Amino acid sequence: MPELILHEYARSGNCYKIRLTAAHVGAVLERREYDIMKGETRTPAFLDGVSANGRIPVLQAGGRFLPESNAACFYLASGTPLIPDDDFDRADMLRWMFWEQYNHEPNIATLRFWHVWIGEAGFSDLQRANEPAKRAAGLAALQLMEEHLAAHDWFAAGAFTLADIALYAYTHVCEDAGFRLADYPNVQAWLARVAARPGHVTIEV
Ligand SMILES: N[C@@H](CCC(=O)N[C@@H](CS)C(=O)NCC(=O)O)C(=O)O
Repeated sequence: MPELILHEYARSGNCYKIRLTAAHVGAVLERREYDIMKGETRTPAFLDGVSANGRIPVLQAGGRFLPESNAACFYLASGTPLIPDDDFDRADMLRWMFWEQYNHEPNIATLRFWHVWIGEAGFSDLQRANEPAKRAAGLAALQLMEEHLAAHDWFAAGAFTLADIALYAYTHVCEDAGFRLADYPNVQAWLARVAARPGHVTIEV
C-alpha cells in the first residue's frame, strides 16, 4: 500500500470510521488536521490540492486522493475479512453503507453537529425549521437498526464488516444529538460487541 495520509477533523465521525478501519487492518495513517469551523477545507489550497468537494475526510494514497469516508474504508479494507468474499454479502454490506450515508448520517450526524458545535440558541431559522424532520428521520433510522439487530448480531454477512464500522461511528455518539440509546437495547448490545472487537479504537472528542 502507498503512503497513507488522512486529511481530517478528528472529532468527525466520518473521519473516525477511517481511523477505526485502519486500526482493524493494521494500516498506518499520517494525520493532517483541518479546522472545519474556520473553513480550512474551503481554501483554494484544499479545493485545488485535496478535494474540490471542500470537505473532510479525504484519504490520500501516494499521490491520489479519495474523498468520502465509506470509500476510504473500502479501500483500506480491500482483501481483508472486513469485506465479505461472497458477492451477495459484499453487496449487502454496501447496501448498509449507502443507507448510512442517506438515512442515518445526514440526520444523526447533522443533528450532532448542530447541537454540539452550534447549540440550539445559535440555530439559524433554517436549522430550527429542519430540526424536527431530521429528528424524525434519525429516530426512524435507529428503529430500523433496532429491528435488524433483533435477529442479527451484525449488519451483513453474519460477521463484523465495514457496515458495522460505518454505522457505529455516529450511532455510538447519537446521544450528543439528543437521541436516547436506552430506547434501543439491541443497538446498545451491538455497540458493545463492536467496541469489544480486538483492535478497536475510540473516537477523539
Ligand atoms: N459523505 C461525506 C461527508 C463529508 C462531510 O460532510 N464532512 C464534514 C465533516 S463530517 C465537513 O467536512 N464539513 C465541513 C464543511 O462542509 O465545510 C463522507 O462520508 O465523507
